[in-house]
Amino acid sequence: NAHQSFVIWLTGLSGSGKSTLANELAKELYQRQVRNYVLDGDNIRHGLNKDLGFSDEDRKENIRRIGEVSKLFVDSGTVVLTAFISPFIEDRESARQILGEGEFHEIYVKCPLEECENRDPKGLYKKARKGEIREFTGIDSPYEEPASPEFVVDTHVSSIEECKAQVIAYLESKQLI
Ligand code: GGZ
Repeated sequence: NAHQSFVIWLTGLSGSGKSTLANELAKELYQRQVRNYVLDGDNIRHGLNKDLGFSDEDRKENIRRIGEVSKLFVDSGTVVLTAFISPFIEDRESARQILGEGEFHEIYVKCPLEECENRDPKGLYKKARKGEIREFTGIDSPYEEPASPEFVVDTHVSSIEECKAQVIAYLESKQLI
């Protein structure tokens, strides 16, 4: 089943729901016979990028490699869903350049910091507040909000199921799927 390939680049705070949304979208695309692959911390930071930490420079290199790997997947005819904080505008713009306009769809997974901190699924915000983790995004490392993302979902307002439907509707409106 021939279809265009492209990247859905999810960006947002830790705990905003990027990975959950990426995995829900992956299931939906699979059902629609759209070949796709999720890149997230589990398969990138634990493998290819296990030499990288969370300094500004390491995050930059993390995102650069993810952009390059995404391009390889897109060249192979696969839709890529990335789920990384990707906190810096400059690095997201570099990824956009690597992929090329039209193949890079930046989706801001918006959620207030207070809500992410309340969710705290891994207890990392708590550790960051206690100073046990340094350079934690939103606490003592910046998150630069997208100025003009292709699309925004708000996981504080909408359920993951609703956010998934909104992204699918966006992709259909662009005739990408
Ligand atoms: C932010 C951190 C940090 C620090 C560990 N800052 O909620 P999680 O656990 O599962 O997702 C976060 C993940 C962020 O990695 P990314 O590759 O997405 O970050 S970036 O795009 O900025 O390179 C969090 C965990 O790693 N984590 N330490 N200091 N998140």
